[in-house]
This record gives sequence, structure tokens and C-alpha cells, in this order.
Amino acid sequence: MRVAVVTLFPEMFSALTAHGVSSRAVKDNLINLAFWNPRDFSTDRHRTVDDKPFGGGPGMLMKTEPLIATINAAKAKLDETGETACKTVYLSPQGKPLNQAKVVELAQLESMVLVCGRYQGIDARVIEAEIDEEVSLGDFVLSGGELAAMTLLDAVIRQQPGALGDDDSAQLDSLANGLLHAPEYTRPQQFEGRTVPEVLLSGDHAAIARWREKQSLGATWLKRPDLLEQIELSQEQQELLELFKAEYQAAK
Ligand code: 9D3
Repeated sequence: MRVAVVTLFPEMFSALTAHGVSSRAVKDNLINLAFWNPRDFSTDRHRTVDDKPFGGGPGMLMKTEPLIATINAAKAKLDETGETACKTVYLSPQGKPLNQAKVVELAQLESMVLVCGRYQGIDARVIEAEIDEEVSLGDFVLSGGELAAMTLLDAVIRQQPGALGDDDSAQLDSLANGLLHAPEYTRPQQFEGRTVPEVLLSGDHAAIARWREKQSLGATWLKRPDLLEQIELSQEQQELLELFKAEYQAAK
């Protein structure tokens, strides 16, 4: 997959390119990242990249001409390398909140342009003309689109075939099935007076799988009931969740 990132702060992306799973994917050419800086497309002596909003008010917007020129150059380069399935995504507080379904969808594209805003954002006509999708991380305020773009990219990179070792396949990712994960335990077996659930020490793989499924459903019910509304539970899952609820009520 080829990704063109439009950003005033390309150096920030070293967090992705220098560490862990994402850096390995870049090194192995599973993902090709190119950075396009509007400052390089600014034509005045001061290399201006901000401008005042019409109608007044506090704050600045990204200056339109350098931004448009940058997006067009990034798109032209992807076209040149023959990429067809391409989307241009603007990371924006006004976007639809990102979820794993959207990550999986975007990860299947051949290429993508990510536009990172700074200041108070970008001209509405640039969005109309150039942007296919607006994506947000959620209802909180960031200082710009870069951390959001990096978050989206990290999630998309994990989905690229070969990006993950067997130890953490994307199928194991929490939320791959729409549920939170069951609690996990490692050594020591006793820790500050708390012990590991017996079943995990039993060696009974069927019992362990059943316990994990029940805990997964229970954790989702307790912490993220909104996720349960979005999926259809099987008969067995409904029974396991009822068991969890009964034990939960009995314990409190
Ligand atoms: C003046 C009102 N705000 C617009 C809703 C101003 C504003 C806040 C934050 C303008 C830009 C930003 C920068 N944020 C992002 O670029 C951003 C973001 C976010 O702030 N929260 C969650 N997801 C995202 S994705 C990009």
C-alpha cells in the first residue's frame, strides 16, 4: 500500500517509522510512506502556510493555495505509479469517529492520501473538492491532524499481510469480533493477594475458551455496552452473557 501524507510536521511520523511493528512494515516495503509539506509549495518569501478566516474570529486556517498544490502533487504522484483504488482522507474533529471496520476498509485500498490539518483547519471548498472522507479519533481536542493520521496509519499497517508475526495476528486483535478482550494474566500466580483464575491453570482448552468467551462478553457488557448493540450474539453467546450477569449480580 502507498500512503501520501500531507503535513506541516513530517518529522512527527518518525514515531511510526522508527519503532516497532510499523517501522518493520515500512522497512519490508509492505507500506510505502511519502510526506508532502505545504511549506514546500508556498510561493512567498516567508513560505507562509496560514491565512486569516473570512468573517473574522480567532485563529488561522491553513493557506489554501499551498495546501491545494500539495494535495494535487501527492495525488499526481500516486496516479503516476498506477495506483487506482485511492481515497483522500482528511483527519478532522468534524469527521466520523474511526472504528476497526473503517480501518479494515481503508487497509484494502491500493493507496491513500492523508491530509493533516493545523491551526483551526482548512477551507470548506478544499474539503468539497479534494476530500473523500473526514475521519475523527473522537470527541476531544487535538492540536492538529498528525497524531490522528499516525493512529489511523498504525491501525492500517497492522492489517497489511505480513505486518504481524504469528504471535499477534490481526485476528487476535480485540474488537476484530466487535467485543472487548477477556482479562489476561501472566506470572506470578500470586500477586498482592490476588490469584489467577483456576480455569487458566487447568489445561482444559475447551473450558478455557468458554471462560474467555464469557469474560469477553461480560467485559463488553460492563465497560462498552454500546458495542453489544452493534452486533448479533449467537445463542451460545447469549447464554454465556446471562451466566456472567448472574455471577456478577451474585458477587455484588
Ligand atoms: C474552534 C473549534 N474547533 C473545531 C471543532 C477548533 C479545532 C480543534 C482542533 C480545530 C482543529 C483542531 C485540530 N484537530 C484535529 O486536527 C483533529 C482531531 C481532533 O482534534 N480530535 C479528534 N480527532 C481529530 S482528527 C484531527
